[in-house]
Amino acid sequence: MPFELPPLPYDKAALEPHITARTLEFHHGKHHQTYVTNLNNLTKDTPLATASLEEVIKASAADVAKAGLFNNAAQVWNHTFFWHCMKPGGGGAPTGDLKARIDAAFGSVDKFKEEFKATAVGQFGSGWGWLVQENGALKITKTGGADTPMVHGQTALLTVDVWEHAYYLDYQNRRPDFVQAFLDHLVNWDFVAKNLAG
Ligand code: MN3
Repeated sequence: MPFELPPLPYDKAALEPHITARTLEFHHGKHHQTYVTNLNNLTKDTPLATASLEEVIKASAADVAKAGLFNNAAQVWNHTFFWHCMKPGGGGAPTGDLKARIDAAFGSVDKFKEEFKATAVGQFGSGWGWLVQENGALKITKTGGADTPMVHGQTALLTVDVWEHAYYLDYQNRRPDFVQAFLDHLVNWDFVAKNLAG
């Protein structure tokens, strides 16, 4: 069974005006699709053709000879995760246990947002900003290219894609404005809480 492009969890115009339908048309329909197509081509007729996406990522992570496979598999996973990190009418603040954990780790939700934004904006070139859990502690991190928390002993809780293809049509070079809009209007805190609960 080949890997498939999962549908967006909302209509492609649902995140406007913060992320336009045109951006999602390209980002989901072209970029994410291309990673899926490449992954299928790279695993075809190999033992990994029937592996899970997570198995492919973990099997290829430490092997430089499999960098292309890792990059495409991890990008498939990262993008699917990213779509679920957003919802129409999202943003604002988390509640309950998640809010308590964020307050304890970062001082307040506002401080969390400042640090998350600075980290995501500070990723040099293409990559991802993350909130992760590692050894029971919440941490803000960034990764370059396709790199992904699961191969670093971390559980991903929230991500923002800061490859230029994620924001260039809507924000041109203004990555800080894109990340701010993501935090203020798009974050799906229920999904983050679900990831924290495991
Ligand atoms: Mn992307």
